[in-house]
Amino acid sequence: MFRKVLVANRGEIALRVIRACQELGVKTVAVYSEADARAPHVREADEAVLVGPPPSSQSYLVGERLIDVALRTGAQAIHPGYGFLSERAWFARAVREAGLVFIGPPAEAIDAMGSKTAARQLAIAAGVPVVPGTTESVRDAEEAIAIAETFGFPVLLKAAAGGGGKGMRIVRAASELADALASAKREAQNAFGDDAVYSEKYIEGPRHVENLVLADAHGNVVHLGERECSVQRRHQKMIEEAPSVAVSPELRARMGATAVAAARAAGYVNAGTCEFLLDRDGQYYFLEMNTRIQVEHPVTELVMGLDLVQWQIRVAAGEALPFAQKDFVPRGWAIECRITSEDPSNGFLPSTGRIEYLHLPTGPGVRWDGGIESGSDIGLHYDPMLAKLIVHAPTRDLAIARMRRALRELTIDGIETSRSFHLRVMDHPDFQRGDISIQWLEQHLPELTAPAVDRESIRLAAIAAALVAHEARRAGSGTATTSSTSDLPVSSRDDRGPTWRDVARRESLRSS
Ligand code: MV4
Repeated sequence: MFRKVLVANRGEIALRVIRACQELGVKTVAVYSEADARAPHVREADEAVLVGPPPSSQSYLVGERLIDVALRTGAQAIHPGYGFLSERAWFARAVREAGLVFIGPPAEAIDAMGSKTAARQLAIAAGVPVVPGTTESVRDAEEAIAIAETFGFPVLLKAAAGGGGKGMRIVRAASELADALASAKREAQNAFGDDAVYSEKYIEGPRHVENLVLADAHGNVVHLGERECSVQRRHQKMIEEAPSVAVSPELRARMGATAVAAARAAGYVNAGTCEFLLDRDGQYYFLEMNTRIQVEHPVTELVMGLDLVQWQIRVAAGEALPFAQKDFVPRGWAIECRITSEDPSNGFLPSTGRIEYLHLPTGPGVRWDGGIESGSDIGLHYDPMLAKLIVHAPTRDLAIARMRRALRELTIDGIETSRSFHLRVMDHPDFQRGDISIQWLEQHLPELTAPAVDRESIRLAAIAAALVAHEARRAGSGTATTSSTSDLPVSSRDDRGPTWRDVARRESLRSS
């Protein structure tokens, strides 16, 4: 096992990796930018080294500097977390060439999966089902139309260097293709420095289901079942769960075997995830492979009962996986809500400021993977995800009830967060039935993001109601006509019901 590991990340995932190392008896080196001098990951690591100013392009993304810090501090391996340098093949290669271990897949596997057209070719060769479409980029609109007509409209144009939705265009008719291709190419060039675009049949209303694989350097590859990740907005996942209501044990085994075949074809080692679209007929299609530990790994950990980050480190240190595939049967249900510094009632606008007060939920089946504390300053330099709230319970219904309870216990004062949005989703009948697809969230945004109740509005509404009652008595009408006080919410933690700010405004107008 390694004696010391450098953690090339910040926030909750840096803390997550540090915790895994501590339990394995491995020393840790944190790196931090000037904005993160007082961040929890800096304090919790055994050592911490300043690597640059706040912009990540001058700190967390300067690979050579991170490698230099690892060499100077005597670290033997680097864990990249997610984001930042985690899927840059050049970084994985540079780490290896410096005589260090990259805690992730080989650079060649990152490369093989990095080009989406190359990944499709590899998948097809391995017998993995992919969406009908091209395995090369399209030359021009004429060729793209000819191809589209072989599998029919609508088609989806995608950036070959992409992933995560950038450079994608839905095209519903041949007449729209030339313009869509030009704009997809422009966006791909700007985002990835590569304007190659390929074409697939567009699958309407599918679920986004992904299967995690774990591979060691001795040829053992297992899959750890699926996660349902359909609740997303603008390609940012908000809520994930494991298992998926749409996946039977039989389908789980088939999708898992498919993910294992894709991983083997790529020469994969370490933890990775195959993304699939699952359509309403139960057909699934490989989309791409994420060659990193993902944000949502805890839901798999909870239903499968293992520490994935520890296994990433063990496998990177050369240990063989001691598991058999039959060891992995999901137990109970896990749900994760991403707590972000975004204001749901204001178009998910990023919110900044100091966390004045933080109260964390605890109790049975609750896990908090966070990177914040009371006093943390939230700025705009980094991703708005502050923490993940994860619950585990025997059934899906009980997991939803547990998540509601935990969200109500959570208090974050000082900034706006996604907490109220998550409560609305937990309360939504579609979510409770598991009747969701990748379009669900964006189709239900108004009801999921209407302004929440706050204490001051309740106070105003109560004063206004008292005034109206007083005026009514003075006018001698006998009975006041305002709604009964039992309709008033009793706590600002209850985010359901009417918008009391509006009630207060209306009542104060009526009484003036
Ligand atoms: C698709 C698709 C439907 N049909 N491909 C989105 C990001 C990248 N990982 C692949 N993605 C998709 N590829 C075909 N052929 C649907 C998605 C998709 C999506 C599309 C529009 C809006 C939200 C989405 C969320 C997840 C996946």
